[in-house]
Amino acid sequence: MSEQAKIIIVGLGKTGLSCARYLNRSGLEFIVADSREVPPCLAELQQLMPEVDVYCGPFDARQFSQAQRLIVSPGVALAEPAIQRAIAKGVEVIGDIELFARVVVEPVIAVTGSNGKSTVVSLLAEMARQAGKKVALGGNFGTPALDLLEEEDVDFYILELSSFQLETTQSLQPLAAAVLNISADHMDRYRNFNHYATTKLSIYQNAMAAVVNDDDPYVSVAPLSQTQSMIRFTLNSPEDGQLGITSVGGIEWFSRGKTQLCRVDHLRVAGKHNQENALAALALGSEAGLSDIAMCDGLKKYKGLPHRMEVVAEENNVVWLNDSKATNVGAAKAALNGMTKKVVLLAGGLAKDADFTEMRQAVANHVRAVVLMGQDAALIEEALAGISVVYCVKNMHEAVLKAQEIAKPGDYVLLSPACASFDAYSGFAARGDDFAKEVKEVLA
Ligand code: UMA
Ligand code: ADP
Repeated sequence: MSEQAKIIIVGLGKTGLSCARYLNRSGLEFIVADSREVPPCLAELQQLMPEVDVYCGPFDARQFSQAQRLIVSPGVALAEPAIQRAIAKGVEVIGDIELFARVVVEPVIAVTGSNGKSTVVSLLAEMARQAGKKVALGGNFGTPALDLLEEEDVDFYILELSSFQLETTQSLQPLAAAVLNISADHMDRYRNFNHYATTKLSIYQNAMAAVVNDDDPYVSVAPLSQTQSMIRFTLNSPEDGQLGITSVGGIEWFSRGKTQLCRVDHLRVAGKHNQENALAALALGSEAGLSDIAMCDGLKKYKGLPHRMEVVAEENNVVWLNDSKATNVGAAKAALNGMTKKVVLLAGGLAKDADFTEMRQAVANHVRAVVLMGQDAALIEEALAGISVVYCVKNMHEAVLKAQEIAKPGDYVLLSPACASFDAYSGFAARGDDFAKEVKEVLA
């Protein structure tokens, strides 16, 4: 194909490959560009579609401006000069979710938020399974959205959407959409917090029903249209029509108004934040037509996901927890605030321009000592000055050794990094696996 391709897929990670497969199935011609010298899915694309031209290395602004459409991966900032120039020239710039939205027929439940997305979508999928529904689950979590279109007999789709994906999506009309919460994340990609928050809230734009967290200061005041139905949830006692938690005879219940749905202690994933996640899943599930009984069965069966407050070892009365998925300050704060005993906190990595002073109170309340590693350790050390003992180490091995030395019987050792992992790992899962491996070796 000529260099002046009409469609350019920008980015050749999981998303780029799913876009290539989709365009190929649709009989459309395209080329691929990735700023990395060796993009992760290059070999796979070359094997599947050897005829497709792939341009690796710095983006070519001229090439982008001559295209009709750019399909941009979430990891590529729209602020890239080559993309900005293309936009200025009138080139259509969209993402994989927009392509998905233009062709999907069955209903879509869409979930975003700074934290809890994967927990909510996987819990909702479990509820749907209990109701005998076939759901296709993906997006930012697991399978890229366009690959889901290949599944057959789907009753409805459940999409986890990141702010990056929402930036390039206009046509999605979810049956129900939720913004779980908004706290600063990816500040290296946004002009300011308001820009990030507005991007998250855009998920409500064409949603038939909006699921709203009444306890979140940014989500609870989201501007919604009068034609949208609204389901609100809170950790407090709910008003009529609202979901929340009631206490009856010392037992707590997830409730809709005055109606008790299921016992809170039937939820096996710990922490107040997971109770919020359960309420969001209940609200979304009822919009998707799931019965209360099926949703409660799903909630009881749900075991949680790896790398989120996962117990990896317990020895000498010290519990070692892997919360590697805590890639921002809000998640690490939620993890600490859910702790009932002293914590040795392992944190650090890639800061994404986060403000770590927001962790000071939670650290002061729950932490015995902090062990820092990774590229931006010094930023966290500075932000936590004066409130906790802080040790800086070179890697996970040293971090685990240090934690073992400091932890006292009854403590938790918690890997909840408040940072992305890409300075040292391929992702949060690799970081969590490394932690679990080191813990096993050191304890042995
Ligand atoms: N990159 C380049 N040049 C390029 C393209 C990408 O340097 O030309 C870099 C990006 O800056 C980024 C990395 O490569 O650091 C990966 O970006 P990508 O767009 O190629 O990523 P994919 O493999 O397509 O994965 C993406 C999501 N990644 C991101 O948003 C960074 C995955 O979410 C998602 O699961 C996948 O699409 C399928 O939809 C991961 C993630 O970290 C889990 N998401 C962020 C989060 O959850 O906080 C938003
Ligand atoms: P996401 O997909 O949005 O990253 P996950 O469900 O994978 O969310 O959880 C990511 C991290 O955030 C975990 O460390 C988890 O302990 C924490 N977390 C989960 N739900 C919430 C919530 N509702 N509020 C704050 N933190 C949360």
